[in-house]
Amino acid sequence: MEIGLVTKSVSGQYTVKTEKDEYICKPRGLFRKDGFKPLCGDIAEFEITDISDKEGYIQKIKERKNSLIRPPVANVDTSVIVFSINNPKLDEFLIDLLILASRAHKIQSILCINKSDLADDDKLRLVMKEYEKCGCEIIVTDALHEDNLDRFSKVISSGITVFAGQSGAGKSTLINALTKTKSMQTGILSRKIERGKNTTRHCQLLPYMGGYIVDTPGFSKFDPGLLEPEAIKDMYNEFDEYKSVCKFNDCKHINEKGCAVIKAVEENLIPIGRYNRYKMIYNMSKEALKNRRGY
Ligand SMILES: Nc1nc2c(ncn2[C@@H]2O[C@H](COP(=O)(O)OP(=O)(O)OP(=O)(O)O)[C@@H](O)[C@H]2O)c(=O)[nH]1
Ligand SMILES: [Mg+2]
Ligand SMILES: [Zn+2]
Repeated sequence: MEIGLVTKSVSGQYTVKTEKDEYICKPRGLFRKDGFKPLCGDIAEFEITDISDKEGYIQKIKERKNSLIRPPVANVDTSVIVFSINNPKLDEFLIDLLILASRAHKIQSILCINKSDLADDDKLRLVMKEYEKCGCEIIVTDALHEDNLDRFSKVISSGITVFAGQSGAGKSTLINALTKTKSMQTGILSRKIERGKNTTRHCQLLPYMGGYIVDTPGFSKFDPGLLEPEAIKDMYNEFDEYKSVCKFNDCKHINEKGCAVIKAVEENLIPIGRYNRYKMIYNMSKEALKNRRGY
């Protein structure tokens, strides 16, 4: 049996890369029966069915560290959350949700403020201040003029890195510049084509710095209902130094008496925007849990 990394998936066919070669593989029938599908990023055990045509048959998938639905990829190490201040307009709510989604999957995240050429310096500084203590490294780039892109080589580890964020923020432009390819289509036209093709099921790992990058086309939503309300409060690094002082051990920092987090927000020690959105996200995820349980 051979072993390799699934680097591409297109309509039920998987490219599996071994140290020396690449094979086009089909998954075994039993997977389909179980409703299980190999994903890009999977480590696959496969049988070679045709050595000259380099074809194979996937027999087994190694246990995954994590797996995402959008993009459909497994064993993700890092997420780069790409956004811009202008065009598209800053969406802090989406940024916060993507940080939380990454945490929930044990993925380290990096914030990339792209389109710095279109941003006002004061606004840029404010946004950097807002996220200063969230626990993510922040990098400011201009993908169009390839400005500051070398910072990526310092913050992306080997392994699998997913680029996510608002549609039009420049993910594909960044990825093309980093991989020195034109692998990803960019611009408005690309978005129309992508939607038409329903690319949500198609995925590709692009080699970068000894690891791989994955694009998430047209991504602009994440459902807070997918987060567990009780887990969210521990995913804010900003709260860490205060929460042990809260009067109640199980304080949710929403409206409790003697809450040290609320006090820190009042004293401007925690950014009010991050805190207000925390309350919104917490309540939305609690509401979703109630609906799931039916009480
Ligand atoms: N001015 C400026 N334009 C940029 C920059 N980065 C990307 N663009 C432009 O912004 C548009 C959208 O970029 P894309 O790379 O397609 O954006 P995307 O995030 O991949 O968008 P989706 O695939 O829809 O999610 C393109 O016209 C790019 O040329 C930048 O740093 N500055
Ligand atoms: Mg794109
Ligand atoms: Zn509290």
